[in-house]
Amino acid sequence: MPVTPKIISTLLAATAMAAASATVLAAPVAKPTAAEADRFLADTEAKLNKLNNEQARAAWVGSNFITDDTEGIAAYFAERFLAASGEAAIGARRFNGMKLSPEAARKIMLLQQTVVFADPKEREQYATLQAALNGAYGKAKYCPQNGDCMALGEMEKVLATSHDEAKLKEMWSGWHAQSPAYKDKYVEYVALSNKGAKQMGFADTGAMWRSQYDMPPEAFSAEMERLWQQVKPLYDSLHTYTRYKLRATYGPDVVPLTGPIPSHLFGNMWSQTWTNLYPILKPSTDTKSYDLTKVLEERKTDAKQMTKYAEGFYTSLGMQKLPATFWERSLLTKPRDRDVVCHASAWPLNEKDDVRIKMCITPTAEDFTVIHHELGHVYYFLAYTKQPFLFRNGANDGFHEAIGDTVALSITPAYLKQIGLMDQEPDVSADIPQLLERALSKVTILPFAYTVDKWRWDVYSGKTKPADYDKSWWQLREQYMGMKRPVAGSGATGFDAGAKYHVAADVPYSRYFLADMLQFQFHRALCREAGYTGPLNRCSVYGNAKAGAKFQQMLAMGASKPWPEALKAISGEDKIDGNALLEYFAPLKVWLDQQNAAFAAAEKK
Ligand code: X8Z
Ligand code: ZN
Repeated sequence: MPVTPKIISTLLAATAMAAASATVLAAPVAKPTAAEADRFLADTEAKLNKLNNEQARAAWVGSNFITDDTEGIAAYFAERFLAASGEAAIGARRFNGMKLSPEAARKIMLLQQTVVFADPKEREQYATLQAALNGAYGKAKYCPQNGDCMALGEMEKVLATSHDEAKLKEMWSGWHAQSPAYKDKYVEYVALSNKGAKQMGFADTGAMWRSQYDMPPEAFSAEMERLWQQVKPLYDSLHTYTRYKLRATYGPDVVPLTGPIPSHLFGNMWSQTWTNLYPILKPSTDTKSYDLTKVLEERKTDAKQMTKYAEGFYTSLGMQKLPATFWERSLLTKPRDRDVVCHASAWPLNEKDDVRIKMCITPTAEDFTVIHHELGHVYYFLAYTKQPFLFRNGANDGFHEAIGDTVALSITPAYLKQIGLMDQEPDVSADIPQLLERALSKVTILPFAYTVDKWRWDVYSGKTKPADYDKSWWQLREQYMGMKRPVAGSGATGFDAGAKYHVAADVPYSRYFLADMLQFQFHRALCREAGYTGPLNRCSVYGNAKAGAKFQQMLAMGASKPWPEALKAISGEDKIDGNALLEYFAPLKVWLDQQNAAFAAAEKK
């Protein structure tokens, strides 16, 4: 990367920013007009669009080929975008409180939801740290004393399939020993990010994140707590049931009768989804032994075919086929010869149809769901391409995460049979097993998602100091998830939160909590639209053009309206609500409580 252009652009940006700040100070003199606001927005959107495309392309390469050079290139283009978005944020301030069209007012508001750095050096350092943290996570490996180094994916596989407690502990500890190496960088990054958020009038970065939901940040925190309280009884029942079963599997020395469960036993590195525990947790009546992973493996379903299955669902709803460039440019399998960030992600590379995913697909039931999730992002991108730059986004970030999951809720036995992945549809007696299996991802992620951001809100506000990162992390894990660290605490240098991709890569996580609620609201609405009246877990909208059109109508809105309007467009509701999820799992809740009562009675004897 030639050095000269970078210096010039940084200087230019700094000058522009100083000019913009000066305008703010002098603002009372000349009151701008609505026409000026429109012109400002048109110029700004054109500029940001171009820089965003460049930044996305550099970030794509940075995540696909992790080297010092690509990291530097990604940071360079991220910094250029930040300089321009910062300048735009400051420039937008002068239109605050003016009478503008609803669209212009919304754009002015959206432009100001960003970090802004007065000092270009700090901006550069911020972008550099962000790229470095992303790379550090992607490159991390556990190297046992005697044996080959293991990448995260290999360790996840052991956690998913082994019931050897010592092995599980080794995998858990091996991965969690990696993140302290980048803790110092994270601490520095948090401080810089806060500085940037304060510059725009937010109390800290956490408050800025909570301001992105068309309501004040305090109202958002209250909403999250309200929603959590709604679903907590269901989680508690599932947790109690799981503890009994894990205790029977691993023995009373490993799993206590009451209180928190060691977190390496859940079949998942972060114990956020427990789907891999299904063989341990399944009801004794479940004799079906249908295993989608087995079917996919036996058929040697490759990554492209997995993606084709998912595409097939979307096209059955009337949506377009994926563009040829999607297939040419996406990364669908883990390369053997280089480091990539394997955590699945979807990317819009321009405002037309250069959409891609990056995912290390394996033929498993889990990845079958994840690929539907990723294409949900992709079809959202494609649906809102006609929106102006600032509205090319989800109604809120929870919507973006909910689209593919909504589609995946339609992966029912009837659907699997229809596409030839299941021979015979099970009868209604299989409802409880299926609901249990689904609850192992949809119910379990709720307290995880809530507390990942609760932890970060406290980190960003300064309530949790770096020396207390692990203390606070495990307090939350215990309080909300009923889990404890499997091995003695790592103390003041520990960084267990950093073992999660979204913390290292600084991706907000409340979105998955919201998405978990929203997808059941969307699913219920689409099933109604399709004229379906039976139990929600048996509904699949596969092939239903009417439901598809309703979905597409909401997707096409992008972020052009406050999210309650988008929710209304699809469901008639204007509040995020846990009731659809509770309705879906209602029969399971009854069953779990019966099981738990029986276990408790047996213990007493
Ligand atoms: O990160 C993801 C997606 C990409 S947006 C694969 N998810 C969260 C996670 O893996 O932690 C999907 C569910 C939760
Ligand atoms: Zn996602």
